[in-house]
Parts: sequence; structure tokens; C-alpha cells
Amino acid sequence: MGEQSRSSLLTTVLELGQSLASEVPATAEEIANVCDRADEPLRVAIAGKVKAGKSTLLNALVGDELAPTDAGECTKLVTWYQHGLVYKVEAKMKDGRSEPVRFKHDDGAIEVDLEDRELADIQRLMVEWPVKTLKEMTLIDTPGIASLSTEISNRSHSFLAPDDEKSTPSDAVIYLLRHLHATDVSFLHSFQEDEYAQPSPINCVAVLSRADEVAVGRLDAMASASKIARRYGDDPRLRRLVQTVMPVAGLLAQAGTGLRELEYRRLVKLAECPESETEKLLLTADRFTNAETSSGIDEVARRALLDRLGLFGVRLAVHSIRHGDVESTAALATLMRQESGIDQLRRTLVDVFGARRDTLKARSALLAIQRLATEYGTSSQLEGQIERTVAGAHEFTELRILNEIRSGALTLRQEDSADIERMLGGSGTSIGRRLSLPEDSGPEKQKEAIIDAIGRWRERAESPLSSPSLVTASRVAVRSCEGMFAELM
Ligand SMILES: Nc1nc2c(ncn2[C@@H]2O[C@H](COP(=O)(O)OP(=O)(O)OP(=O)(O)O)[C@@H](O)[C@H]2O)c(=O)[nH]1
Ligand SMILES: [Mg+2]
Repeated sequence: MGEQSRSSLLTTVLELGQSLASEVPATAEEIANVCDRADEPLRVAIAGKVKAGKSTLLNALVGDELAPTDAGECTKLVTWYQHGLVYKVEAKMKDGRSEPVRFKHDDGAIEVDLEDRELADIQRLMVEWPVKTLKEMTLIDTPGIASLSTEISNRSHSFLAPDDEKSTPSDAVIYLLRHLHATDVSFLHSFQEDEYAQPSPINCVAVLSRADEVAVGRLDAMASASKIARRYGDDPRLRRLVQTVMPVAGLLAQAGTGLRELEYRRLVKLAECPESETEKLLLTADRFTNAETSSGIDEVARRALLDRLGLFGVRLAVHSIRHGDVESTAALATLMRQESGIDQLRRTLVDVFGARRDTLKARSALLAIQRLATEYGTSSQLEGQIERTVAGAHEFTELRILNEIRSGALTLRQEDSADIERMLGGSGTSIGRRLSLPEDSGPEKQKEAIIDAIGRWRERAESPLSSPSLVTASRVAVRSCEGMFAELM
């Protein structure tokens, strides 16, 4: 991320770091590290149970098939995918060494050759790939939790809920769940202990994964999945743990991104068959691959379609082609991506966590700077500036209140809490998001809405009828509004 996109708080914090480095040269190297980390893209880890669809979702977010799915030993390792100028794979060994790893990327995912290395000796794999999407965020694939092999799930666990400060590597977590199982919830609990560095409702989203399989792949599968996701999102157990729950069909998104001309032509052939025939053919996956058809598409080709698109994907494609909704490979690819929910997920990650990331990075940078200042000593003037930034940064207060509302430490009525969470930047920190304004609202409209909101929150902050929690939260909301107003002046 470039300097321009840094929040003003992060800029202030890094400037404090620079001042410290020039006052106390012995801190310069560590300050440089702090600054480097602050400029890295958002780090997003993808976690969840075995076969929840983690690697498929990662590929869909990248827009290229990189992570191996199904078989292969690499699904058992934590793997980082980050932007780089060249194609490169490295193994970070547990003993601290980094070793280059041989790999192939022909048709399908990256195939690495670990040679005679033991999985148990590898801490993680680092993949660098020159693809634009990874500039926005580094993605981290983790092995399935609650797997048969406790060793693998321990590896994910120790990655996501690390014991020591140094190994809290992700800024945000996407947690995949297929059903609301008790183990999902206890897993989420276990890694959200630390307020800032680790996953919390502020930086964790849940994905109802393999959403196309809901309703056994019927054409309304995604609509059903949306309903279920909304219901999960309202479940108090989950609300305390994640920001939101979104339905995503990773397989459909991945197929949409790399849809081939040949696949489209085969789907057209299927759509040209009599409707009664395709209806029967598409009843189950078994029938689709084995039953007779007049389309001329053989069993091998049908199985390949099924593997790439899933039954829902094939149904959606045949239906849309037949009804003239799409007339080209590109149009079908777009439709598949739209239906998959991947774009909404990406937007949420960027909107919610992109902005939040700066606050999180600012806080950890500030803590590091504070520690160095205490350790090496500094001028009282700089010390004062650091302290004022720690105490005065409204962004930190917002984050704390959001966390307290989500975790139940502040108890609000549901209608108040949704309103306050949004105002404090819970669904994105732009003025439009905080005030639920249409995207194209100009500054005058925004000012009007802010003045209105200030009045509303002040009233709640001062009303003798408000609960202490509401008073606290409303005061913070008033300050958020004042900050927005100042931004517009
Ligand atoms: N229908 C459908 N199938 C999916 C979807 N996502 C993944 N799958 C299938 O589910 C299986 C597991 O997918 P992976 O992406 O390997 O799942 P994973 O969570 O990475 O699995 P592990 O790393 O082994 O725990 C594969 O056969 C995928 O094709 C989806 O959105 N829809
Ligand atoms: Mg996997």
C-alpha cells in the first residue's frame, strides 16, 4: 500500500517513529521494520474445517488457480500467497532457515516438490506470485481444523491462536463454515483472546461456504444460502465472534474466472437439448455424468464440467443459456462470478478491513514506538506527543467500543447497537457507510446528515432514560460525527 492510502493516524504514528529514530539513532533499525510492516498489504487468513472449501475460496479471491485443493501434502501446510515480482516458492523451516522450493504451475494449482523435507520440519510455505489481486491483500491458506489428524489442526490452531506476540501474523480472518456446529463456535472463541492483534469480531468475517450446495444445488440455492447466512449473522453466539456472515460459492467464482471457450460450447450443446431431457439429466450429479443424452457431450467431458462448475454451476449455465440471458463465454463467466458472492466478499474485506487495518497497524506501531522510547529514553517533548497520540486517538476508542458491543461487555438494545456499530465504522469507515447514505451523496448532503446524527446521539448521551452503556457509546458516536464534520470542512 502506498503512502497516500495511509490513514492520517497511521501517518502521525509513523512520523513519531521517524522523530524517535532521528533523536535516538539506536532505534532506527527497529523503526524501519515497524514502518515496513505498516506498509504491507492487508494479511487475510482463511480458516475453517477440513474440506470447507478454503483453498478454492483463496483461488477465487486471487483470480488464479494457485492453492491445491483436495489431495496433496500441501493442503496440510500453512501457505502464504503474497505479491512478488517473480514466481517464487520458499519453505520457512522451523529452525529459522528459508529454503527455495521447486514447483510447477502447468494446468491447475501450483505443484511443489518438497523433496526429502519432512512436513513436520516446515513452519510454512511462502508463495510469491506477480498477480495484481495479491497487491491488495496477502492471503494465507491454513489446513482444516478439527480434522482426523490432530497434528494438522494443531498446526492451524497454533497459527491462528499463537502464544507469543511475534507470531500474530494475520490482520483479518475469513472463517468458513458450512453449518453452525458447536466446534465452529468454540474454535472461533479460542483465537479471539487478544483485543487488537488477534481475530475479534472487528476483523473476522464468516463465510457460509460451498453455498451453491445449499438446497441441493437447486437454482434458488444462492437465495436460500443468503437467508441462512442472515440467520446465522443474527445468532448471538456468532455476532460476538464475527463481523458478518456472507454466502459464497468459491467453486463457482473460480470457474467463472477461468471459464474456457470449450466449456461454454459444451454447455451450449447441453442447453440445446429438449428441456425435459436436461431436466432429468440435471437431477443429480450421478445422472449428469452417467445418463444417456442427445447432446453429444460424452461422460468424460460431463464429469470435467461437473468438477469445475459443480452441479449448481452447470444448472445455472444451462438455464441462462437456454433463456438467452447469456450469449458468450464472457457473459456466462460474469454471471457466475456475480452469483457466487465473491465480489461482495472482496468488497467487505477491502471496505471493512482495509480501513481497519490502518488503525490496527497504527496501534501496534505505536506500541512498538512507545516501548522503544521507554527503553532508550527520549526528549520529554516527544514522549508527550506519543502519550497524547495513545490517549487521544479516537480510532482506538471506536475500535474498543465496537469490540465491547460485539462481545457483550456493553449491552445495548438491538436497534441501538446496529445504529451505533455502523456509526463507529463497523461496516466501513467512509462517511457514506457510517451514515448509510447513497454513494453519490455530495458534501452538503453529508453535512446535513452529520448534523442530524449529532443531535440524535447527543440526545441519547444526555437522556436520563439511557442506560449507562448507551450513554458511553453515544458519546463516542458524537465524537465520530464531529470528526466526520471536521473532515468535510
Ligand atoms: N459445489 C462446491 N464445491 C466446492 C466449493 N468449494 C470447494 N468445493 C469442493 O470441495 C472440495 C474441497 O475443497 P478445498 O478447497 O480443497 O477445501 P479445503 O477447505 O481447502 O480443504 P482442506 O485444505 O483439505 O481442509 C473440493 O472437491 C472442491 O471442489 C464450492 O463453493 N461449491
Ligand atoms: Mg485446502
